[in-house]
Amino acid sequence: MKKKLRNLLPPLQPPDAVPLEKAEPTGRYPDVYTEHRPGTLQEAWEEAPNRFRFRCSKGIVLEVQLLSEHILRFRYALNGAFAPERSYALDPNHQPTPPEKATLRRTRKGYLLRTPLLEVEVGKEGLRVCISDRAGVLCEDSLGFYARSSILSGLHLVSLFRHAPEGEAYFGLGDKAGPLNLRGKRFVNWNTDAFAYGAATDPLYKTIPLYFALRQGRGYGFFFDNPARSHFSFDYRRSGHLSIAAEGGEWNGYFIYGPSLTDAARRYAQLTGRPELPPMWALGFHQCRWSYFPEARVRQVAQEFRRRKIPCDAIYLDIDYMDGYRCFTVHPKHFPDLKKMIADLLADGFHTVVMIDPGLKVDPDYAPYQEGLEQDYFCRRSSGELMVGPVWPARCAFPDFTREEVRRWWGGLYHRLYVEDGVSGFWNDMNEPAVFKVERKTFPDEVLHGCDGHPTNHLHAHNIYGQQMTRATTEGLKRLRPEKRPFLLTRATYAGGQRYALVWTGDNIASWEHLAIASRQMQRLSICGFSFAGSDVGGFVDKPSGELFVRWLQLAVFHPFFRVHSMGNNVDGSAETDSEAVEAREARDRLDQEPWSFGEENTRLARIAIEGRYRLLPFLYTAFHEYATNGTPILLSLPFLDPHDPELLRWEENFLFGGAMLVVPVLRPGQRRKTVYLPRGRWYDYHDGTPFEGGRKHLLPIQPDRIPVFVRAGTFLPEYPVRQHTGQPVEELLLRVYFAEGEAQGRLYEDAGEGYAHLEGQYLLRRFTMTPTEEGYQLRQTIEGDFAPSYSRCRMLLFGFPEELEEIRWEGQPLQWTRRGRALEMVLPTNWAELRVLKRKRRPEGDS
Ligand code: MIG
Repeated sequence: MKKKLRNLLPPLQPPDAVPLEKAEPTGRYPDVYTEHRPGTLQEAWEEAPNRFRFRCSKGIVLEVQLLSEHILRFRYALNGAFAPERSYALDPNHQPTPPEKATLRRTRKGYLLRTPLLEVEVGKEGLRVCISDRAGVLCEDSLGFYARSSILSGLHLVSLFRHAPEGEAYFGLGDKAGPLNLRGKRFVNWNTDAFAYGAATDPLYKTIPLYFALRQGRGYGFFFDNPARSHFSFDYRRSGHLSIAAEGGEWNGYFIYGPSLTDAARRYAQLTGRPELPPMWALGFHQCRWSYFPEARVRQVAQEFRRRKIPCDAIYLDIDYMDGYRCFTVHPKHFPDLKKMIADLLADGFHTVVMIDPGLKVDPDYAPYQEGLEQDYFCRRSSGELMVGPVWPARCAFPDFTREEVRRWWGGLYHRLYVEDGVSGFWNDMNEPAVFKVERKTFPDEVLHGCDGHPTNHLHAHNIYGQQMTRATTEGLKRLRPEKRPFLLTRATYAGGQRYALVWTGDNIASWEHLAIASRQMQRLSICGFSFAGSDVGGFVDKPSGELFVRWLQLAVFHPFFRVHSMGNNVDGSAETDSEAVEAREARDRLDQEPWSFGEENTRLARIAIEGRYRLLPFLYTAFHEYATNGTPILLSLPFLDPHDPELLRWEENFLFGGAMLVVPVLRPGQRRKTVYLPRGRWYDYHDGTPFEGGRKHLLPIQPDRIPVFVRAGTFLPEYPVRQHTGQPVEELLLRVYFAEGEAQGRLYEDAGEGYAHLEGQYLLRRFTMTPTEEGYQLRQTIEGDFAPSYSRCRMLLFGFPEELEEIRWEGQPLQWTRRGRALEMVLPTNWAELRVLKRKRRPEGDS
C-alpha cells in the first residue's frame, strides 16, 4: 500500500509488524501480516436468484446481491466463505422486491451485470467495480478491495477504495459536527462520550456508516453495515480516493441508487427502518436540566411555565432522582412520592421523562445488580472476570444488551417507573458505553458480547451496544404498556437504531459556533434515517447569552425534537455520591436555562418562538407520518432539494423542514441583515407572505423575534392555534395555502396522538389539491379515515393568489372573505370538498 494511502486507513498494529513476504523463515517479529488483494477475475456465476458471485485468482470472492431495482449489496469473502447473515441495522420487516430481470455476461473488460436501471461492471483485475445508470458512471472503484490479517490480530482490516472525482460532494455519516460536505475529510466511527465536543471532534456518540454522493446532479447512498470501528475518507489530503474501512469483520455494504438524493435517503430509511409515530406530546416543547430536584423544584419549574404562559409538554429528571445513582430506584428524600408528583404534573399537561444509564451499581443489596449477577447477564472480560468500571457509581457492571434474554430482563426493570409511577418516557444516557477515569472512555476491546448467537468482542460490539440498550428498553416498554406509544431518547446508537429511539446530540456548548453545528448535525441525522433528533437547546456546557438562547430556540422550533437542556453547574465525570455537595453548589449559582432566565424581553422572545412550534404541530406531525410511512427525512439539506444547483452547497446551515419550509437560522450576535440564497422556484416569507423569487440571493432584514423562514409555492401548511400543551383541545384548523402556477398537492395527517387506534382506522388523512382552471383555481379536499378531531372550523389563508380576483365560491355559493395582510382569509367547515377562486373576467377592449 502506498504511503499516501496509508493515511486513509487505520494505522498498522503493532506499527513494526512485518509483511509475510519480508519475514525470514526462522526470524521472530512483533507480528507478521498478510495483505489480501483480489488478483485476476476467474469466474462469475449466479449463486442463487439475484445473487451473483465473482471469484478471482487469490480466492477472494465478491458477491453482488440485487435486493431491489435500487439497492445492491456488495460483500467480499477472503476465501470464498461469507460471514453468517446478521445485521443490527436492517429492518427485519423490510421486504424489497428484487428486480424483474438481471443478466450477467462476459465482456472484454470483465463481467457485466445488468438490471433494468443499473449496470455493474466487475473488472478483470482487482475485482474493481463500476456502477452506472443510463446517464453514466456513478461510482467507481480505484484500487478496490484490500484487506490485512496478521498472526496475532487475525483479520484486522477490510477496506475498499473508490475514485473521488473532482466536484463530487459527499453528505451523511449521521452525527458529525463539521462542514456539511464531507469532501476533504476523514472520519472514525466509534461511539464516544464526547463531552464539550467541537466542530472538529471525531468520533462522536453515534455510528451511522452511511454516505451520500452527488455527482453532476445524480446521487446515491452507500451504507457500510459493519459495526466494528470504521474509517471513512473522502478525498482526504487530495488523495483522489474515497475509502471505506473497518478494523475487521466483513466488508459488507449497500449501494442505494437515487438518482435523487432524497429518494436514496428514503430508500435507506426503508432498508433500516423507521420509528412508529411518536406520541404527540413528544413533539411539544421539553424542558430539561441536570438536574431538577427535589420534587418542590420540579413542581415550581412546571408552575412557572403555566404562570408565564409558555407552552411546555415535558419535564426531565436527570440522574439525581435516583437513589445513589442506582438505576430503577428513586431518591427517598428528594422524591418521597414520585407517583403523586407525576400524576399532578400530568394533570397539568406535563409528561415526566427520567434517565436510565446502562451501568448498574455493584452493590449486593441492590436487586437489579443481584439478579443480573445471578443470571450472568453482565459483560465479562475474556478472562471470564466481570467487566467492572466507574461511571456514576464508582463500580458498575454492564448488562450485555446484545443477548435476547438480557434485553428481556432489562425491559422488565422499567416496571415500577413506567407502570406504577406513571413515568411517560425514558432517556438512555452513557450508552456508548461510557466509562469514567480512563482515557479510552469505554471498555477494552477484549470484553465479550453474546451478539445473539454470534459471540464476539467489544471491538465488534461497541458500536451496537447503545442501540441494543435502546432496543431492550423500547421492547420492554411496549410489553409493559402495550396501549402506549413508547418514548425513548438515546445518546449512542447505530444505523437502524431509529426503530427504537430518538436521539440528541450530546454535550454541546453554549456558543454561536455550536448553533451552526446543531443545524448541520440535525440535517445529517435526518438524511441518515434519524429524523427524530434534537440538540441541547441553549447549549449543555456553559450559559448562553439571552440572545444566543433565543436564536437557538428559534432554530430548534424546526428540529423534530425540541428540548432545552444544560448541565447547570455540575462537574462532568466526577460522580459525587454526596448529594449535599451537589445541593451546596446549586445554592451558590444555578446557571439557570429556563425560558425566563434571561430577562423579561428574552422571555417574551422565547415565548414567541415556542408558541411558533405549537402552531406548526399539525405540519410536523404530518411530516412525521410521511417519515414513519415512507422514510422521507423531515429535514433535508439544500443540495437534496435541487441537485443541479451547486450554489446550494454553500448554504449549509439552511435547510428544508417538512418538505416545504426553508429555514434560515441566525448564527451571529447582533445580526441585523443576512443574505440568503433561495433555491429555484417561488417562495413566500412565512411571517408576512411576501413572495420571493428563487435561484438568486436576497438581502434580508433580521428581526429579534424570528428567523427567516420561507414557504415553497404550492404548499398547504396546516397549523393549530397556540396551546399551553398538546393535551389541550384544538379549537380550529388553520390552513395556509401558497399559490403556485400549475397543479399543487398537500396533505394533513391527524390522529389521537397517542395509542394505536390509528392502525384501526382512527385517523384522518386530508389530501389537498390546487388546480388552475379556465375561470381561475380550484381547491379540493378529500378525507380518509374515521378520526373525529376536536375542532369543527377551518380557517383558510390564501397567499400569493393573483390580484384580479372576482369571487370565491364554496359549494356554488359565494364565500365571505377578507384581506389579512397579504392573505385572503375565510372560514369554512372542516369537511369542505371544493372551493373555486374565480378570476375577474377580462372585459372586451374599449368597454371601460
Ligand atoms: O457525564 O446525567 O449527555 O445530557 O445531563 C454526564 C448527566 C452524564 C451526560 C449527558 C447529559 C446528562 C449528564 N450525562
